[in-house]
Amino acid sequence: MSEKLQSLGLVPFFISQLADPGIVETRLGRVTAVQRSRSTVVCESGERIVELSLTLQKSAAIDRPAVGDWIVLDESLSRIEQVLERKSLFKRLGAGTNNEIQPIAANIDILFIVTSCNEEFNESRLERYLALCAEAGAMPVIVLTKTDLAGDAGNFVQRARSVQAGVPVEMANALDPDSLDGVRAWIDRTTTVALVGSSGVGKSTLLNTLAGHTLAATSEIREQDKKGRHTTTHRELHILPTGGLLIDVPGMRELRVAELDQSLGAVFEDIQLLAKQCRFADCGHETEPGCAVLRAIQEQKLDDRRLANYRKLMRENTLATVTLAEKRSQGRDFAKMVQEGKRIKQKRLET
Ligand SMILES: Nc1nc2c(ncn2[C@@H]2O[C@H](COP(=O)(O)OP(=O)(O)O)[C@@H](O)[C@H]2O)c(=O)[nH]1
Ligand SMILES: [Mg+2]
Ligand SMILES: [Zn+2]
Repeated sequence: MSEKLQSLGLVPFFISQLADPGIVETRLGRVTAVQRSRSTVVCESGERIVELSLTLQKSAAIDRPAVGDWIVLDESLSRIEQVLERKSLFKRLGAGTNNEIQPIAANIDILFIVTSCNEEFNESRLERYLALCAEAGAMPVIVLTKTDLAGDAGNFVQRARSVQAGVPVEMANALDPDSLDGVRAWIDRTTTVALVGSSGVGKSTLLNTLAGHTLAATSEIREQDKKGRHTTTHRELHILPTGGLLIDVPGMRELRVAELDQSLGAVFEDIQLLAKQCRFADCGHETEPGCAVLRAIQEQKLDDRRLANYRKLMRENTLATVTLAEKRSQGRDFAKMVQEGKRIKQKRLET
C-alpha cells in the first residue's frame, strides 16, 4: 500500500470496497475539506479541488461527501463518483427548521471532546457529546484544557470522570507542548481524531501545538463569560508531521440529537439499570411509588441534574425521530403520487 495514502489513514476496510484495486494509486482519495459543492481531496498524485457527480449532487446530505470520507474520482479526476462505506460518522440534525441529518466528519477513530477547566465546563453538554459519539461509532476521550489557569484542575477531572464510567479523561494546557503526552498517546500514525467542543475551549490551539506550527487561526475568549468567538469557519482534515490525522470541528451552537435511542442508553446506563428495578415497567421516574431512580436520588447516588438531562435528551430525541420518520414517509407518499401521475398520463396517451 502506498506510504502516502497510509499516512492519510487508508486501511484495508476501504480498499476491500473497490471494484478494481488498481484504482488505489489513481482515483482513490480522502476528502480533507468541503466548501459548498466543491471538495478538496488528496490522492496519491496530490491535492485536487473537485466537484460532485450529478448523482451525488442530487442525493441526500448524509450521502454526500464529508470531511474524512474516502472517495473514488471519475476517470477525468475532476468529480467525486463514489463515497466509500464509512467506518464511523459524526453527524447532527440540521439547525433550524431544516430537519435533515447532516454529516460532520467521517471515518473518525477517536473523538476528542474538548472542554476547559472554567465556567464553560458543563456535564450536560458532555453527556450530549458522548451520546453523539456513541452514535458515530467513534471512541470518546474527554480533553480538559486550560489546566494551567485552574486552581483546582483535579476537581474538573473528577467531574469529567463522573459523566460516563470508563471514558478516558486527559488534561492539557493546549499552549504547552510538554503537557500533551496524555493527549498524544491517543494519536497513532493512521488514527483520525476529530476535535469537538464549544468555541473558545482551545481546539485550534491544541491542533496547532500538536502540529508544531499554526494550522488554524485561534482567538481570545471574552473575559466576562469565557465564551469564544467563532474563528474556524470550516472543517478541515490535517496531517500531523509526527503522523496521525486531526479534524478541527468549529464550535457548533446547536447539536440537536435524533435517532439516538441506543446511544443514550450507553451514556445513561446507570439510570437505565435503575429503571429496571422500578415497580412499574413504564415508570416515568417523576412521582411514581416504588421508583428506584427517585430512590437513588434521595440516597444521593444519582444527581438531579443527570436525571433531568436524561429526560431532556430522551424527549428531544423522540420528538426529532418522529419528525424525521414523518418527513421520510411524506417523501415516499409524494414519490408514489408522482409515479401514479405518470402512469395515468401514459395510459391517456395510449388510449
Ligand atoms: N492558558 C491557556 N489558554 C488556552 C488554552 N487553550 C486555549 N487557550 C486560549 O483560549 C483562546 C481560544 O482558543 P481557540 O484555540 O481559538 O479555541 P477554539 O474555538 O476551541 O478553537 C485562545 O486565546 C487560546 O490561546 C490552554 O490550555 N491554556
Ligand atoms: Mg477554533
Ligand atoms: Zn422510576
